[in-house]
Amino acid sequence: MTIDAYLKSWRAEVDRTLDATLPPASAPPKVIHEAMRYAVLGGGKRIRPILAIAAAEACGADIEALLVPFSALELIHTYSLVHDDLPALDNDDLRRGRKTTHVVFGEAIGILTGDALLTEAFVWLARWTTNVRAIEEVAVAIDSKGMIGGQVADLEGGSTLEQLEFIHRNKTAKLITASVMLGGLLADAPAPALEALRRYGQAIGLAFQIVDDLLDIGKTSEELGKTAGKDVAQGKLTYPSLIGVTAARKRADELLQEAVANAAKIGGSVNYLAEIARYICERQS
Ligand code: GRG
Repeated sequence: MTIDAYLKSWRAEVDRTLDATLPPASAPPKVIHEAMRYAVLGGGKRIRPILAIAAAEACGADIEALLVPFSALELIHTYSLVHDDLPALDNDDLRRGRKTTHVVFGEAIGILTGDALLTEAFVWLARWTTNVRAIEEVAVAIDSKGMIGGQVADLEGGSTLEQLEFIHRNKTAKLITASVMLGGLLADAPAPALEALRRYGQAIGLAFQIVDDLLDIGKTSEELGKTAGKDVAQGKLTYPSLIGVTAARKRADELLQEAVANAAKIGGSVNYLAEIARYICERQS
């Protein structure tokens, strides 16, 4: 199967799982469930659940029973987007080609939608797995020393490559790494495979953000489905602004090679991890 077909078919499975497992829009109070469904079901690449699927598959697991806990990663990711778009943070009105959640439902419901998605994610994880260690892996990735810490460091700004790497490793790479690890842990992978998965996740996590920085300057809002050119407009510290476009691309390519080498260590009769890493580094949106 080509990587495009692989991503498309798992994206459809994740979408189906999200739709079937999220509370129905009719559940009272209706507005919060409508908003949760609006935020989650409005597109998105679903790359975090697909990374968990690919990792678990490479480690020999049967994916069907794991689709709900893997889809919980998308709830966490969507919560971060909904909150990041709020007026107090990025104040954005475009996401996934549509109006942001707070623009449609109001700021109070926007805040509560993020809270509800984060909580719902841990309900799914706790209800559909018995592996507390795996749940901890996800929680730690997004705590104040993880994704939230990265967001705070981003707000504080900075001027050095060290500060930039701190922001990206925490804000973006930790949830991506935890996604890969969740796949390995729920597949009961042995320690050497988990170590390779962690290195793979860290490499693609950072590469993902470098590519995101490059897309922000190279694409239009229409192509990205979110406001383009924001980094420059806000004077943000990014890879291209700090080291230039050519060096940023080179760094992403080095990280891709590191990811591919670690993907190969895992083996597996079906292993799409290297191709997903390539997709992340070559994506156009
Ligand atoms: C909890 C407020 C809060 C923030 C945490 C993750 C984050 C920090 C903020 C979200 C905005 C942002 C720029 C995140 C960096 C990671 C990133 C590039 C997200 C976009 O992810 P994609 O490309 O989006 O996977 P889709 O729409 O495809 O799901």
